[in-house]
Amino acid sequence: MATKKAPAAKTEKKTASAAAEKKTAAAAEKKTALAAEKKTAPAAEKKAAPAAEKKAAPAAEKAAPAAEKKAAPAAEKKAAPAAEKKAAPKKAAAKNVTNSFFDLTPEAFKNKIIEHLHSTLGTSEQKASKQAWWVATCAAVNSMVYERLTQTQQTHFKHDTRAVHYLSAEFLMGRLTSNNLYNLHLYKVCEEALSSLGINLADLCEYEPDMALGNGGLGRLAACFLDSLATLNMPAIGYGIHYENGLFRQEIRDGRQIERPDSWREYGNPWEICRPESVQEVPLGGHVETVFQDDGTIKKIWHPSYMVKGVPWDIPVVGYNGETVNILRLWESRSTESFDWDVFNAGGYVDAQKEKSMAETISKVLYPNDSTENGKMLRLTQQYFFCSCSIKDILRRYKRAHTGKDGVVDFSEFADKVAIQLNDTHPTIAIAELMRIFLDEEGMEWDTAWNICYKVFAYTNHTLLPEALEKWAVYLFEKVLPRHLEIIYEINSRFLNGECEKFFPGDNNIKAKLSIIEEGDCKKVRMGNLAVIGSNKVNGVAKVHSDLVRTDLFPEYAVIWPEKFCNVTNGVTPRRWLCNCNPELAELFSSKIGDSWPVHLDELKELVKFADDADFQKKFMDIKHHNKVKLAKVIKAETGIEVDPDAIFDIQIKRLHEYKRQQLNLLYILALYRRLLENPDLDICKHVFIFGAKAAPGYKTAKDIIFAINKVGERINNDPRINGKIKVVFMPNYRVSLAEKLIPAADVSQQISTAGYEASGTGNMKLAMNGAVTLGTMDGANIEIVEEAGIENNAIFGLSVEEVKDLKARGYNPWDYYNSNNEIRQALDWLDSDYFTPGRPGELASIKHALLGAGDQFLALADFASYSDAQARIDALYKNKKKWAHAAIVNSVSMGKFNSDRSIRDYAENIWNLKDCEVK
Ligand code: NBG
Repeated sequence: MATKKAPAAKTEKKTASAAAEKKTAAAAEKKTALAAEKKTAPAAEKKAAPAAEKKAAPAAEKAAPAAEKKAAPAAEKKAAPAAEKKAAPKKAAAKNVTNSFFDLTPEAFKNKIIEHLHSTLGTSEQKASKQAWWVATCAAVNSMVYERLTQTQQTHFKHDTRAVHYLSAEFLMGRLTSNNLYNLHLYKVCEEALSSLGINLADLCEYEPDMALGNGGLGRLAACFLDSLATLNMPAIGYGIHYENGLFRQEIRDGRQIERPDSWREYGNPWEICRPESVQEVPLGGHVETVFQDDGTIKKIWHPSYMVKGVPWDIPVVGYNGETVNILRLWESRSTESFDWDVFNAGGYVDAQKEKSMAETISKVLYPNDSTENGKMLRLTQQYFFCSCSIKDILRRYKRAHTGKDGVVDFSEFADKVAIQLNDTHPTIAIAELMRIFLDEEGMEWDTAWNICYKVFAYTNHTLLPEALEKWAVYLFEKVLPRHLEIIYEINSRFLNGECEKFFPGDNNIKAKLSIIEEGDCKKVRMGNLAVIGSNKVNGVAKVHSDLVRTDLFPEYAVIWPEKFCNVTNGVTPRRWLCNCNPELAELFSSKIGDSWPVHLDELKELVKFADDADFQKKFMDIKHHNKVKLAKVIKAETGIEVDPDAIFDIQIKRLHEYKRQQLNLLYILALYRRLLENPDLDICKHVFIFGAKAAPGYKTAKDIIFAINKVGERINNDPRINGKIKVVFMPNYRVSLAEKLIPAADVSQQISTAGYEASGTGNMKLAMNGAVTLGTMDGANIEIVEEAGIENNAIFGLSVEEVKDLKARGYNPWDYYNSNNEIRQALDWLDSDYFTPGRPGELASIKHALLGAGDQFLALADFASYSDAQARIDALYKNKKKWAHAAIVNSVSMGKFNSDRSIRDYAENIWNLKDCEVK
């Protein structure tokens, strides 16, 4: 692709390889026993309502992409039993939070659904399958959603609002039907409408495949953030990849994980809209020509070897109340030519498809690995593909509003209108892409371009695991993105000779460490370093993690740019993770304090006064019990295992990773099982250990842990000697929609990572919000959770961040624990035998090996005794129903801080400088 003039971009500087330097982080943590006396957590912050700056709306909008033209909202306004009007007295009414934009009667809703069944699906009430009913229901919802979407886009365009563009390789959206209905306050209306047709809405929702376009935490966080951005009326767009296959579907066969493709949109997906009018073209490969111009300057011309097409699919993101509907725009890769006509005519039927299938491979699969790189070249191409499409889309939108009559674009306001958030290092290449376009296509000088560029970007770090900080071999990079490599060299050289030299004059070790290019046999591009250098803010996702980002991961950068580093503690949307998945609990809360709390989660704190109220305790625990009964049915249906809803439901749900320490949980189960065999009368509460976890397909130890959990479970669940006192359940195919069933039923939330390794965690927040007691280490957001809910209402154990570092520095030897602790020794030796795999000894030996021979990198043995004590405290507390209810309630009502609305306000104020915008 030819480019226009470009200023000098020539010298590349490289430095010698790095010496690593470690410092230790502060992070104060204490552990105390779970005493059961009540204290309440420090009051949470009060915030203002998602106000909305009023702006006058000028006319003349240049038709923001309109979606399907709508009829005016439902004509009939019969005494609308609109949106769940729960016993929501004075306060809620005053805050006016349940105003729906669509005051629809069930009758009107029903007619809409039937109309779509006929006209959109071409079927009838008599013939329609459940699937068809579901699609018709979505279409009915969409007719309203699109109306708000168009209104939102026109309003943003009119006001030329500053917007945030959230670039993320992953969005783990889950299902949208009930969430959208809930946010529009139409759930009950729809439920009634369908029930008059003999259809159950909850059943229908089960037909929706999860939109699983993410691996875990980072992707789900992005989804929660989109919900909050729309709810707070913030102009925002999510940008990502329209993967044809999301995260694999997990099957368990003979205890082992089997991966199966996830074709979430095999027959289309009613929530997405294709936007052919906004297609982008992306150049790839080839070489760069250097042209010496007459005026002495140099011009760079990139001659790519091929182009692919980026086709955008928009998914509407419905904010609570439905005032703002933003979009998530996902790019699908396609070939620029559908196939080679000439080759086809010459009889090369398969060859003719080659280019097409190569281009389509880019958005084919989500890499099922959240911590290591693989499929390197394709992955880099994926990243570049979606970043390039997104940057061009952002520029297109900007130009629409900032091009003069003479056709000249005024870029002076670009950084005032555009904020781009890089969700981890995956979209970092966007920095080089924006620079390339500014330099080569818009003809800007380097300094002008850079001054705009770094003001636009901000980067969120989600993990300290070194293998997750992406690095690309220079030779690979050069093959795919030769021009970007040049630009990165130039950014690097200016940084090393500029800021770096200023702060660390002549220090080549530091230069080697901070360089974007890692020297060595195989030179590499360090995306983390590029992200830090090219962003105006860098944040971690919980206090302790942000401290570690500053002190351990990027200490020298923090010397150069102390103000660049900040923290935004994660949050989750209470609309999905409380209201929608636990409606009975939501109802109970609303009956006491009105219904404005879903957007002001701090208000729940008022309920602390009921934590010891017998009536409230009973209602709260009855709801928990009911949720457990429902989950027990799901468990039976999915695994065949019978569990007693009166038992402790002890849940560990998250990706399978050694640092998250599912193996520590397993070790304790083995020890407890042995205790019961030795003393069948042991006085413990019935205990159900429930796991849900996918392992990266190439991560052998993780898969072995899944196998071990299943094999140990089989033996324990079928051992009559222990009288059903413990059960072990591994729920296959853990995903958002399954989490929605597990979380409301949890008594105990296992958050047991090695301190310093879990950046934040978000499952911990969801579980606590639903009344689970945290059994956890002082890691990630657990620290802040117990700050809010009281350490005495949770079971905290294990080494602190500092202690982990100290122990590692002194030289950790797992054999010491094996030799001195009988339970550890017996449990590990058991794994060597054929006790759990009759006739096949040694099948579980790899777990023992990881914990001993391989050095137990994540200190599971060091924390075992303390973990076992914490479990004993859980057991004792559960025996005291009142104290347990107290702890569960205090946890649930103290999670105001972990509302993703708070996180988004933090980003908006401290990073994006973003204001809300009322959409009428
Ligand atoms: C994860 C961390 C979690 C954190 C989420 C969201 C990745 C790479 N990291 O601790 O492991 O809660 O990000 O910030 O998904």
